Amino acid sequence: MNLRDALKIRASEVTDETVYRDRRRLLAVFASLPALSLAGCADAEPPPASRTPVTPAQARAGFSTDEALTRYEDVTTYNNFYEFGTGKQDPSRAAKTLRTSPWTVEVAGECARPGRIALEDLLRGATEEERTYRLRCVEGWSMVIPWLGVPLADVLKRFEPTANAKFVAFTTLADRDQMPGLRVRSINWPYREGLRIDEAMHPLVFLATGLYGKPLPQQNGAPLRLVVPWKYGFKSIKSIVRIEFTERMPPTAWNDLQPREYGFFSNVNPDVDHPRWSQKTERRIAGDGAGRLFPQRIQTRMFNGYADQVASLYSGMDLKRWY
Ligand SMILES: Nc1nc2c(c(=O)[nH]1)N[C@H]1C(S)=C(S)[C@@H](COP(=O)(O)O)O[C@H]1N2
Ligand SMILES: [Mo]
Repeated sequence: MNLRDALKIRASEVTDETVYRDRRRLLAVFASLPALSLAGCADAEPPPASRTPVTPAQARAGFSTDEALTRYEDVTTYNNFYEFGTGKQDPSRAAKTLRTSPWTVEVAGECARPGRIALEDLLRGATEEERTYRLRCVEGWSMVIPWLGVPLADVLKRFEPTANAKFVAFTTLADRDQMPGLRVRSINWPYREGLRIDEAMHPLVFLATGLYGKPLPQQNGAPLRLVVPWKYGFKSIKSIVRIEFTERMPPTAWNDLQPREYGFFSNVNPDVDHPRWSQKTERRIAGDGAGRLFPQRIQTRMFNGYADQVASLYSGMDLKRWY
């Protein structure tokens, strides 16, 4: 039985994170069963010898957190998904028109097995897990979200990236009929993001297909979105239709628009201000259930609190320069 079958609970039963919390015990049991296949993560592209690869135990320490979860209602109604409008409430109102099934992903570029693949086939063989991660938006707010999904590395390795695959580029669907926001030239559509290959293969990087034990709502990037917890939220690209292995650093949507404000790396860093605001603190959106948002200002942490896991990826890099 896979995790999803184990979790076949009617949506009506899962009303808030309190009910959900009880089910986490069940999830924990299932999550502990299969091998997390962390050790093999670096196989496809070993990091340079100067970098100390993260150990499976170190990586696992980043897979969950005791911090208060952001309420389901807030995770699903306070969103950035410009394809559906630039307002925080726009995606939850407008994204119902996004057809998430059938869904096909094109895999291209520097790999032995390129092609178009149905989402079910893309995920076949990968073990579904739960990861509770902090999400820190470059705008200065953050959430704690329990995602359901698979490690990106497990999916990428099946396409056998070649030695020329130095980066991975991701593209979001751009369909004017389904995405009213595309009529606004806020960014150069389609939305694109990218990672260096060793970042992409890092065990923390996740392809989410659900949250709170339920299928991903459209506004959160259904049916498949990236989650890179140590980088600003805009790197976590939604509703992915294309994955390309590239030799050159790929162009990315926010960087194209404002290179001075949004770097390719965009690792969370409280010591490097955004040109228009400080990044030292963030509004943590973690409600107690009595009202909508209960924003608390907290200190932002280096690499969003994942420095133990990821700092070694950037040894030798000037993190101020590479914002
Ligand atoms: N395709 C696409 N992906 C996107 C965005 C977007 O506008 N379009 N917004 C990004 C930003 S700025 C953030 S903070 C996160 C927000 O994810 P959430 O709405 O699930 O919290 O999605 C990111 N992924
Ligand atoms: Mo963001």
